[in-house]
Amino acid sequence: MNDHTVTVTPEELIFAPTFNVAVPFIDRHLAEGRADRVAISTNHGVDVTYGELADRVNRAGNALAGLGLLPGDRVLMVVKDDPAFYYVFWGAIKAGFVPVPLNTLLRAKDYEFIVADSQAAAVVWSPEYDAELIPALDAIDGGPAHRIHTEGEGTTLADLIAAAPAELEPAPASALDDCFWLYSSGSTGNPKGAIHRHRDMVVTSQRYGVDTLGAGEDDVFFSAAKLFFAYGLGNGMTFPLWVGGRAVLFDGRPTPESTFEVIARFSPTLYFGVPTLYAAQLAAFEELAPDTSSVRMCVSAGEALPPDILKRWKDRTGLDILDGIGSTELLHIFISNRPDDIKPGSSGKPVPSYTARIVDEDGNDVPPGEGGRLLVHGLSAARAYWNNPEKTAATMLGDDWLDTGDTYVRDADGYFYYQGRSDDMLKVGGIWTSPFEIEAKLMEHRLVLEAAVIGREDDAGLVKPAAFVVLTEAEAAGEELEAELRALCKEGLAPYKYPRWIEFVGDLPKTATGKIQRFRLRA
Ligand code: 3UK
Repeated sequence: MNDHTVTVTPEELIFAPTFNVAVPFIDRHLAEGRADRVAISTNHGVDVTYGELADRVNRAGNALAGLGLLPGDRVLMVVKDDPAFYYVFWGAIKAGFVPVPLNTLLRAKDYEFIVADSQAAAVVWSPEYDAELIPALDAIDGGPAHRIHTEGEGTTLADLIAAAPAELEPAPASALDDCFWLYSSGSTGNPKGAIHRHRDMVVTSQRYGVDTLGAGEDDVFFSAAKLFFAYGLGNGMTFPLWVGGRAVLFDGRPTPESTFEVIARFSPTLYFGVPTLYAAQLAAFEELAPDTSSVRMCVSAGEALPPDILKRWKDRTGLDILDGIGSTELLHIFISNRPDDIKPGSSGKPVPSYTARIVDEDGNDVPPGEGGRLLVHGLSAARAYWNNPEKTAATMLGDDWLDTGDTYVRDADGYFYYQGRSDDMLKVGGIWTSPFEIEAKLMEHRLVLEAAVIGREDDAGLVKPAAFVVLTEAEAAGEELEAELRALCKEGLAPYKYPRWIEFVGDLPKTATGKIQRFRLRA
């Protein structure tokens, strides 16, 4: 078998013994005659062809190597949805480094933890994120030796790319070698770096992108979910690159207005959103009267899609939304509805090549109709969490089986239904949100004695944080304080995390050992 190739059959993916995944995703298109085809279109009117992409990936890899990075060194990325994201990510992989894309909505404290935890050698970021990233870098002794803006002031990635050589031999690797990391938020607050291997993006792109979605070379992909999120990384980068299609990148905030505008301008055939955004788009539908006629299929993931949103979207657009559950650890969607088999309210059935079990506390399979923990086997499963043997042992069960931490039930026909998290984490707008973190922020206010945060469904059936607050002076309760607390959270936390409801209570339900009983608040 030729180096860096993979043979796809319905049953298996056979990787060449020497396999650097940048070759099939980037360089293969030159050999297949796509050099002049557009790979990326941006909302700034820039088109990047497959030929230009391969050239800039090589130069970016050479630029990183030129800094003196060593094989396996981490390159943190805090990069907006822009072609530069592709250049750094693939350039690093091709040159033998490990890119680590980070959520661009994080705050200085979050970045500080990750910069220290990852022991990264370099960080590349869009200047938009200076305000949160620079204080994090300054707060750490040592820290990444190389700090590079993608564009703007100083020596930038753009300059380095322009100056670097255009030829780059792929660093030798194998399908099972470490390739990139994605940080996932944990229930106790600290993010965990999930280590993905060279084969993983091939598995998700083929088994979900091609075999489930039917993606092909003529598809135009638009993901409202950003590239830093495993969901967006697949939708907006690896799937289009796997099939030789075109990705549309939008670097602004996804709102109903902006996303409908991108759809009208670029005529995507595949559209990827999260339930919150579909709900907002539906609320604005009449007013905006969007043209969605180019789209053949819509996808939802990140949190459960309420059946009512599915139905109203179909009424408005004539389009189905394919709901599927994915995770950072499995890289993309592993249980999904199918274009010709959609069960409203269900996540569907396992994606080809994935196996799912629902088990009780003793690890025994439960019968249909009974809830239990969802365990999944998949060849895109992260090998481990970086620097975290306890969490690795609890989640990575061996032999590519993962504990998802979700509670699921399967019906007699084999459809899977989401029941909730096995812990107390919330999904808000598709992004993990820790109740502890919001509680801690609320407790920073001098009048707050205690706080407990749970998920509550809004009118659209989507989960948002709701806070129960015990005050030091009960008489201070009122709208004014409520507004103050909300402002405190908006200022100090990622923007989607502020509590939408605040209830002042006399005390919180607790166990004998003093742990807040969130299940009683939820009831
Ligand atoms: C929850 C869902 C019900 C579930 C993701 C698509 O969300 C992604 O990854 P995360 O690591 O979170 C994983 C957890 O989110 N979840 C995701 N999708 C659904 N719950 N229905 C759904 N359709 O708790 C899961 O364990 O942030 C989604 C692709 C890649 C991803 N990383």
